[in-house]
Amino acid sequence: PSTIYLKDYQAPDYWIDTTHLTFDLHEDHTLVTAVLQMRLNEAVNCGEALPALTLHGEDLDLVSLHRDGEELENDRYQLVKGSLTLPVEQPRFQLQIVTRIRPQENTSLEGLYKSNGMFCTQCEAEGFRKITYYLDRPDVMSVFTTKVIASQARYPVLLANGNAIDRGELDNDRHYVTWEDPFKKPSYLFALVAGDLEYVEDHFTTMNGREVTLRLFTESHNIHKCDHAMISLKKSMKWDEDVYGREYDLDIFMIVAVDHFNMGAMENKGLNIFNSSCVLASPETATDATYQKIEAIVAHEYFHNWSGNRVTCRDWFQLSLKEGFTVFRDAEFSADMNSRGVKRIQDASVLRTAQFAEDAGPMAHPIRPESFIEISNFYTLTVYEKGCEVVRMIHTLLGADKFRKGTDLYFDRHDGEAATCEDFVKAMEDASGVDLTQFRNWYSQSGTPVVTVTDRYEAETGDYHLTIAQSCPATPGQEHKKPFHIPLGLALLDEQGQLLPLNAEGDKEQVLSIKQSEETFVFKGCKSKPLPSLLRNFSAPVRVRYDYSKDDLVFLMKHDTDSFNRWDACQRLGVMAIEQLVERFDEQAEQAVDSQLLDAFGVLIADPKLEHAVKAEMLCLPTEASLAEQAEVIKPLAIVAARKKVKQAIAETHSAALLALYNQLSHERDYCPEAADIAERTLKNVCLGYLAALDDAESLQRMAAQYNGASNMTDRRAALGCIVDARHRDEHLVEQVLTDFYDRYKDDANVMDGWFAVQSGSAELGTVEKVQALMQHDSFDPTSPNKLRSLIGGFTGNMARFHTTGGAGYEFLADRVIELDKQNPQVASRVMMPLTRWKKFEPVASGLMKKALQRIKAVHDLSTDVYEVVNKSL
Ligand code: BAL
Ligand code: ZN
Repeated sequence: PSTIYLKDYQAPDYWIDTTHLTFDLHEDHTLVTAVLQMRLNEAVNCGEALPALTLHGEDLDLVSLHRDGEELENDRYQLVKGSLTLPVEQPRFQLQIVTRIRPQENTSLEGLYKSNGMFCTQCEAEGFRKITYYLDRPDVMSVFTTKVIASQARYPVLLANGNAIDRGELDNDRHYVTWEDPFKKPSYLFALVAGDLEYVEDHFTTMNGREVTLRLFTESHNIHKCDHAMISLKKSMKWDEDVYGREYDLDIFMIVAVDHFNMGAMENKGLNIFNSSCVLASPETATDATYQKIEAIVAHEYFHNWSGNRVTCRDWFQLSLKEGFTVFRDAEFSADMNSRGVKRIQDASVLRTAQFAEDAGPMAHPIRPESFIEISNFYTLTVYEKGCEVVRMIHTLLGADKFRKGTDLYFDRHDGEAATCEDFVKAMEDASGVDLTQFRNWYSQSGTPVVTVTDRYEAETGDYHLTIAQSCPATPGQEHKKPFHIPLGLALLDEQGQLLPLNAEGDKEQVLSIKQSEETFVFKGCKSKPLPSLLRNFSAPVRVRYDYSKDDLVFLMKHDTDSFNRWDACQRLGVMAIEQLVERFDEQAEQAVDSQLLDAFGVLIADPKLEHAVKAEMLCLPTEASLAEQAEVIKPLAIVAARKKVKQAIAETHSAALLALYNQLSHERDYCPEAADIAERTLKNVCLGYLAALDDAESLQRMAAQYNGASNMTDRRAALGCIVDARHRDEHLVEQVLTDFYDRYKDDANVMDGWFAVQSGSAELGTVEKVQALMQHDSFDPTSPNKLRSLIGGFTGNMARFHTTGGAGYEFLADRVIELDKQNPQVASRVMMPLTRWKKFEPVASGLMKKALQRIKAVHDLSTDVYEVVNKSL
């Protein structure tokens, strides 16, 4: 496999002005006829001879090829793996290409494939080349017309992008619908669906008074689970008008739910296709987290209509142009719809745990990568979530008004174009007058910057000196880094916990613009040494090192006005307490749990003023994954044991208060997925989690009662998880609730994903043998990415089991990767990611992980997906 470089980008030799597609769908094959109006790209080619045309194509049978009506026999073109090359005689010409494909046999879920009897597509990034020969690159934008022909009985619903312009009946019980999308788009935004589907319909009137029909399609048995997605869609459409001035542009907007899907969802123009787990919800089957995920993803895909579709990416190195920006848009939408503070905590937590790990691992890359072998491997937390943080920093540096001017200019300038990250930054600069020259380093440099803060207080003058130094560790291919431009949110707290004025204007919060490797700021008029509140609202994706004492952290937990920093102080205290036990773990010494942490949690539990949602977040100890990310060398067993011990100590010390809080929050009411209700349920279930760490039969009864009495999936799932991993375990009860859960939900594939995950992710149950047994279960579908992610992903995230089996877990994973690579390379390369972190683990685990990777590497004919990951990891 070859490496593709950003520096080698060249505009295409030809454009495709219009694309007419006809799909003749049959049970064993599909015939695709593509009629393409081609035009020489004169900007690139001004020479005499017209360059040959090379089209992308994979797994296609070429049936016929015509150029301007003349059939080209096979001696007139070259067909090699992955491409078709033909001579060109005119600067403008028409191609007619007929290919035969076999969607029924397509297990990669890229291109056209079948899921539960329906046809659907996934073309991003390079799936369209599995449908027909084409210039399958995002800078080639074309106006598409799509005619879909299929059996009327089997596939009554035929959908594609745009507006339906024609439909009719044909012989042999076949029918057709023709769709026209008036907006130019790249092939990755093409979509087609054919199936026996029902829909719910609603309407939206745009800011300029246009009526848009909204339809959500699903199999009939799920039709009652569409309300939340529809509400979310209407909220998103309104929000994008209010906040960005962006209006929807077609007569119809459609969402289709599909069970077999590699991603969460896809923003195809006018026809979003969703993993059913990201769109279907009812109180009985979806948790609060799922409700919030649906709201966010529906918004994300809708927002792509402007940030991604109207303005798309020039090449795949620019992926963060649309993804980072759109994640920022959906994050702000979710913050406006729910608790802003909690949304920030949750996003920062994911970033610090998983993206920081990616940035510190062998696959580290800048948000705009410089090279790749397989683009599917670059749909990463770095491109998405760090990309979002980079856009957020621009928002912070410019302020909301100038940022909006910047987005207006960006959309105006590039509407209908394929743009670059540079175009985005330039628009921001031009609209605001703010110099972002140094800021561009965020686009080109990988790795997580470390900001080290030291301070000095001069009692005589009242001056407080804050020195801020930055550095960034080496990452693959990037030994030395230039300083980043970092917006650093800051406040100073006095001894009473009040915020001090930071300047002559009396501002109590400030964003420092850090540009040097080291710089010092002086704050005047401090009566005593202040305590800094740093990186407020997680103002940049960096690690902050400041020598906080435990007293400082307890103080910030109580007094800081920034939700993120209050939470962060709590996390830091938790990390200190757990790491202290991890360090002494080998000595088998009976260590006491830090009393300051226990006291601080007591105050937290009892705090009557703290928002439920923030309290719930603060009460959650750092996760095992986040402890691993922060460790110099990961000792899985020690982390699991130490964290468990701290949790138990908190539960025992504060059992009465936790129970009181649990009882206070346990009351019957109709399910509502609004922020206040979600916060109450979350906090209640955090309390239940602590009560499950008590060694008494009473708490077990409480969990069983919650499980049996639950009127919604949030409470039932929480209780199920607690029962499975309770300290006072009852095997019989575990068996009983797992069976009960199965009986209730066995017909619901999305809920069953949770049933698999709860078992493979359980510290108690999730052994290799158990996971192997579950793979044979009737309800396990080995072709479903959701099932694979639930079961295998649940297991690899199970630190207590995956890493503690003398290598059996790693070998199991290697087997699955090798097997899956033949079936679905994207999923195979995703599930193997935990092995790529092998260098950070203690020697025995590390060696065994490496061995498993070597076994994968030795396999012949690996997909480019797995090949790239395994080779970069070793
Ligand atoms: N474009 C792939 C799915 C998403 O990010 O929306
Ligand atoms: Zn996206």
